Amino acid sequence: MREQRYLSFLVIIYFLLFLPATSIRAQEVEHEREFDYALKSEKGPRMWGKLKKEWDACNKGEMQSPIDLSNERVRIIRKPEKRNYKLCNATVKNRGHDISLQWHGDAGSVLINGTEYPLQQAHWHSPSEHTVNGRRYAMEMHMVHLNENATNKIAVIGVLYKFGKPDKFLSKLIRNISSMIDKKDEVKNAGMINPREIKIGSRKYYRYLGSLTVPPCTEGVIWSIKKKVRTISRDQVKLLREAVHDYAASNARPMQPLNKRPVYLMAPGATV
Ligand SMILES: *[C@@H]1O[C@H](CO)[C@@H](O)[C@H](O)[C@H]1NC(C)=O
Ligand SMILES: *[C@@H]1O[C@H](CO)[C@@H](O)[C@H](O)[C@H]1NC(C)=O
Ligand SMILES: *[C@@H]1O[C@H](CO)[C@@H](O)[C@H](O)[C@H]1NC(C)=O
Ligand SMILES: CC(=O)N[C@H]1CO[C@H](CO)[C@@H](O)[C@@H]1O
Ligand SMILES: [Zn+2]
Repeated sequence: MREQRYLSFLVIIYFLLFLPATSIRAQEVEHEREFDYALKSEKGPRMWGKLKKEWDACNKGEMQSPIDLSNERVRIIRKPEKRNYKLCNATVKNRGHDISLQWHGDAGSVLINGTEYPLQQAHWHSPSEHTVNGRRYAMEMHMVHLNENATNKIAVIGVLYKFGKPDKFLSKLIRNISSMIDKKDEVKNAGMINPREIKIGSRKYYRYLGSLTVPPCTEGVIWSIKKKVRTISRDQVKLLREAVHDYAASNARPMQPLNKRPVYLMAPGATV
C-alpha cells in the first residue's frame, strides 16, 4: 500500500517536472525555425511552399526572386529613381533568419513610377541572393518599402557588396548586432537613424518584377538592384553570420527561374 502510494507520488512528480519541460522545449524549437536554408532540409528552400498554405507562392509562383542579372537580357531605359529619406527612430532585430533594421515612424520613401513607397526596414543576406552574369557576391542588403494602396505593394532596393573596406553604415550598428548573437527575437533600440546614410552608390540599377525571397514569397515586388557593387569587410560579414541562428548562417535563397520576365538596366543621365 505504502509502496503504491509512493509510486503514484513519483508518477505525479514526473508529470509535474518533466513533461511540461519537454513540451515547452519542443515548442521553442518549433518556434525558432519556421524555415531554413539547408538544401536537403525538410524546412529548406525547396519545401517552403509546402510548409504552410500561405507560403504556396514559394513553390507555385512564376515570378520568384532571386534571379541572375545577365547583360544579354538586360534592356536599357532612362528613368530617374527619387529617394527622399528622413531621420527616424529605429530598432535592430534578430529575426533568427536575418538581422533587420526597422524604422518606426516616417523614414521617408522612394518614388517609383509616380508612386511613393515608404521605407519600412533593411536587412542583410550572405552570400548575395541575386547574381550578376553568374557572379555571386559576399553580401546583399535589402531596403524594403511598402505602399499598401498600390497595385504592386512592395518595392525593394538591393545593394551588392564584395569583400574590401568595411561598410560605414554597418559599422555604426556593430555594437547593437554584437549584443544579440544567436538571440532570436531580440530587439535593441538603435536610436535615430537616417536611411540616407546607407551608401547606395550609382544611379544605375537593374529593375524587374519578382517576389520576396523569404516565405511567404509574395509576388509583385518591384526590385531595384543597384549596379554599383560596394564593399564590406570580412569581419562584418562574419558578425552578421554569427548573429543569426546556425540554420541561417548562409541565408541566400537559391536562384529562381526567370520565366521570360524582362529585366531592365535603368541608366538615368547620358552614359550607361
Ligand atoms: C525611440 O524608440 C524607443 C523605443 O521604442 C523609445 O524608447 C525612444 O524614446 C524613441 N526615441 C525617440 C526620439 O522617439
Ligand atoms: C507606370 O504607371 C503607369 C500608369 O500609372 C502604368 O501604365 C505603367 O505600366 C507603369 N510602368 C511600370 C514600369 O510599372
Ligand atoms: C493609403 O491610403 C490611406 C487611406 O487613403 C492613407 O491614409 C495612407 O497614407 C495611404 N498609404 C500610402 C503609403 O500612401
Ligand atoms: C546594446 C547596445 O550596444 N546598444 C546600443 C545600440 O546603439 C545605440 C545607438 O548607437 C546605442 O545607444 C546603444 O547603446
Ligand atoms: Zn531580403
